[in-house]
Amino acid sequence: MTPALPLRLSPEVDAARDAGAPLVALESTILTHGMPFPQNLDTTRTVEATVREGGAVPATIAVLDGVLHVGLVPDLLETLARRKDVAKLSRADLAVCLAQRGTGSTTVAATMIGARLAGIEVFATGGIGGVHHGAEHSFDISADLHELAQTPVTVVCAGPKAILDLPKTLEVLETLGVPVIAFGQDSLPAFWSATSDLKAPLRLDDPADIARAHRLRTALGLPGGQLVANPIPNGDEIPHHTLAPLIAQATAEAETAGIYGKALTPFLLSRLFDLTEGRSLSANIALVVHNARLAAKIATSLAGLR
Ligand code: PSU
Ligand code: MN
Repeated sequence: MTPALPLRLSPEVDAARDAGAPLVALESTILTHGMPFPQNLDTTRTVEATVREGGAVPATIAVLDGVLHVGLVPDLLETLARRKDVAKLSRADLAVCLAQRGTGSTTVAATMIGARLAGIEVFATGGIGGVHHGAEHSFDISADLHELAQTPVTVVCAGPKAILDLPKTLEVLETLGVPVIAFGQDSLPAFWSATSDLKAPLRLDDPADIARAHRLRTALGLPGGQLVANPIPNGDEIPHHTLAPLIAQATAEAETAGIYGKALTPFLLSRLFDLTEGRSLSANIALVVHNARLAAKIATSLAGLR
């Protein structure tokens, strides 16, 4: 017999779902692998508060002792933020972790899966994974891209992380039929930088249009979600010309140290933290909060379309 899915919605998320109230999913890899303690915990709390201020209910997703949680009560959030031995779970890892009654944080791909199971249509994060530099040799392309092609969740980010090969990331997303929508500008946002020298494939200026497009994809019978790239606020950005040499340095260091696979993104983020003397982390925090605000607006529009 197939075991029942160990899925647990927090009371708040469950109530919001029953009431058709706006919900915003949040990931947990940023908490365990993306930021150091205690900034990781502070950021998640601020992000959750921002979603609430926007009139929506936050649903942080993670696997704890073999249960897929959608919505973490404060105690569980703090436990996860403090733990150092937590697995990073993507699409491939979820079922094995549950089967072994393990604990792990969810990446963008795995969080989309949890959001879909809970009926949540919008998800806010910092930056998605994508095609790494040198992917023509390493084949390192994040499962986040394939998830966007098949799971109907709108993901609000600040663009693919700038440590990635952005042109190749856009090409893969185009091949997979994923709409990449810049919010309020033509240029593709590049995570710590508001703009890049790439034009975004699509542009929308109104959260209500993003909500309608989400539903119309379903009406068209198309699987998959949408990627919304929300530029980091002006005062918080690090210009691309400042970052480019530091990203090149961190990437070269990873290669020399033989770091690859799941460890690569966390290594690059933590090296950039050192190389920018902490500025990359402040920018990362600011952009996640900004994305939570936009995601709450989209969730509110979606709730109005029901
Ligand atoms: N956004 C951030 N910091 C992060 C991530 C996103 O601001 O650490 C995480 C997400 O969970 C994303 C993952 O899915 O990095 C990508 O990892 P990889 O490149 O190994 O697929
Ligand atoms: Mn990878």
